[in-house]
Amino acid sequence: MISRRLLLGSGALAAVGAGTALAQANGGVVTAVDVHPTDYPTVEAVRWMGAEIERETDGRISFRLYPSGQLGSETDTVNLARYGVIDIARVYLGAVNNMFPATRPLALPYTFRDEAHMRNVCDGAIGREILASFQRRGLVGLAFYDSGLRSMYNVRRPIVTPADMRGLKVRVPRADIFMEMLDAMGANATPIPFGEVFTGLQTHLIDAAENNWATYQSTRQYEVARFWSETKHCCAPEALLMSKARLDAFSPADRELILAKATESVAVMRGLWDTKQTAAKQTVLDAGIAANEVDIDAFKRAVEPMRRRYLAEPDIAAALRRIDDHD
Ligand code: BDP
Repeated sequence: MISRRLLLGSGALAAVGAGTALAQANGGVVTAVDVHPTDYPTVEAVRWMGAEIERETDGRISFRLYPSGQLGSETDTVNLARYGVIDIARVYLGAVNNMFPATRPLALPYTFRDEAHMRNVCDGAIGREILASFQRRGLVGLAFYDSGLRSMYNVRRPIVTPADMRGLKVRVPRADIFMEMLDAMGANATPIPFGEVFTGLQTHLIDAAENNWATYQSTRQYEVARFWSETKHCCAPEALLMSKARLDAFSPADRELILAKATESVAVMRGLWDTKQTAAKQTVLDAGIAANEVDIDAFKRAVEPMRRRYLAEPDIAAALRRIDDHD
């Protein structure tokens, strides 16, 4: 087993990378990390992928999963994958926005009309081009997974317009777009790691956070932040990334198998996601949280200046036009 300390110690890091790369030339163990717990749809989908590959290779290649953020923050794990210390990192898009600018249009607020639109775009040429852009820095974009729609939740009051956000300390993932988005909505954007959000809400270090139904439920943050307000401000997909060096160490046939099973795992993930999202929503509503609709147009107006700043970049403007035109 790889321990986090071993991975993050600089000398050890190179040693683990070199050792495992050699072991893997003809097979071996593929390590995959995620911040979510073992029964979350992203983790289940990667487990499915591993089981399929293990079966097809008669056990020559198997997967070892490190869920629940055991190997560090998502930014850490992206870098661990780039250097071939781990093989697969499943991360949210914000974690790669700065390093891979082509991903930014997908993470901007209100880029997608709904979840179906996001799925269509990710399945089409735009999705394939963005996945290909990961190759420039040592990664292979295996697939996009669902992450639903992110909305706001807080410990104080229902939020209906951006005016209700004033003075709220809202936890955001450590990513420029998320910080700028929440500031534009009038909140005090406070970046803290995913694993610290529950305690942050409980101790009033923060008043609010934003995420999808599944995460709101699985992290039990709904037990402390009882007001859910449907801003639906972000529909960015999750990214499933693999170390390019590690993928290249496999034979062409094994590489093809890994890529094909990753693509097939998208449909598996979506089935799991739809079930999880519906069940999570029901669980939190049954637990008595107060959910309300918001003035979405007012939120769109609030983030428009921030979106415009990004639209000033010709590549982003072109990508957003293509996404808008997509069915
Ligand atoms: C969840 C993503 C996870 C992120 C988390 C966050 O699945 O990858 O780490 O949001 O807000 O929806 O940090």
